[in-house]
Amino acid sequence: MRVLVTGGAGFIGANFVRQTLQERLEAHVTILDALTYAGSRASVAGLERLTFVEGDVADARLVNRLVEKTDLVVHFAAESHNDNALMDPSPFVQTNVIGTFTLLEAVRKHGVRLHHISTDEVYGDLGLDDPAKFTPGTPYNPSSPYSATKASSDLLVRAWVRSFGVQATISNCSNNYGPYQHVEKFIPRQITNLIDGARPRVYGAGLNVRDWIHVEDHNSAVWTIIERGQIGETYLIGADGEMTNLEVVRLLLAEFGQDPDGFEHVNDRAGHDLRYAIDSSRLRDELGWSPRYPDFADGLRATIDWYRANEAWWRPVKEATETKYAAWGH
Ligand code: NAD
Ligand code: TDX
Repeated sequence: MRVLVTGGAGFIGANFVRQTLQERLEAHVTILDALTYAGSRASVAGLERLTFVEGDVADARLVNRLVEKTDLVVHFAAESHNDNALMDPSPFVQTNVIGTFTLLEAVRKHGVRLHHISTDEVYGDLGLDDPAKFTPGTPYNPSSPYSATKASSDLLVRAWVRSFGVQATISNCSNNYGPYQHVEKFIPRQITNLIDGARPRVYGAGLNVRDWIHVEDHNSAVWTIIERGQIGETYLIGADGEMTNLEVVRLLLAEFGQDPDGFEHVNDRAGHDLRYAIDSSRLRDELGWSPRYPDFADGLRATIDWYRANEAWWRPVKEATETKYAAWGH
């Protein structure tokens, strides 16, 4: 089986490539990745049955050539960080919208199966005390430049399925954590701050809620959908991991043996979504998926161990990331 993974040098894509090559001996993986600031060859170094192509998912000629030679495309490539989108939305429109359009045209031409990776942020946010969770029927209501471009990409996929019979599925997942996540993101930023003896940085009051899932669980769900999902359908992926940002920071401080109030409040994010929560019952009931890391605290401990053991991977980008945040008052 020939699998083309776009964005395979990024956080979730690299974990997907590693898991796929380890668990599926019949698979040969080709990564297409532009190696932006978010991509790293080191995340997939030393793997066999892997071809690495450095290039842009919006490059129609290159994408056509790669898609023609593949059995399955899994599309992770995206600009993924909300704070960056607030500073400069342009690459988000280019990669997330035009890139997905380019890929859709190629899979349409060559009749290749596509799985499109998306986010729960397309549904907007929920009230802090709202008992509701996102379901596949929740109306799209994105609130940020990032989530608006992801929502656009999902709608393109749905239209290509309906209008052109493209063989595609979509998944919308909640917040991921785990190895190889860029230190600009919430959890690795705080872990690496604590390793460096710096205090965690909490946006605003820290009461915003995210629904955390370990990256391995996201990726096992993606394979479940590829193998057992219905073409044209959308599946929500989540592991019932709702926590306020303050709760996460206090768990981390406890793991590092520090005072529970040993963090800083910094400037809030513009338009900061309050709460995300996923109802993943369709994935569990219809496709029989369940997470391997149902306990967030266990997954977090394993992630702290990984960042402690892999300083060489994150150290080169830590200082520049903190300089960027300092300029934004974060
Ligand atoms: P990431 O930023 O860590 O990685 C993105 C990768 O895409 C990088 O390797 C980058 O070099 C590559 N890329 C960017 N622009 C490209 C282009 N034009 N052409 C080719 N490659 C390009 O992102 P991530 O956190 O791994 O997210 C992967 C996917 O999962 C995204 O589609 C994101 O929207 C989605 N998602 C992420 C989360 C999360 O919590 N991180 C949750 C749900 C969904
Ligand atoms: O230093 C920080 N302090 C802080 O309080 C950072 C970096 C973030 N935060 C807050 C903002 C959010 O409420 O933590 C929460 C998580 O922030 P991010 O890691 O930036 O993630 P989020 O904006 O929730 O989006 C993530 O999940 C959905 C991914 O980056 C997206 O790609 C995915 O679609």
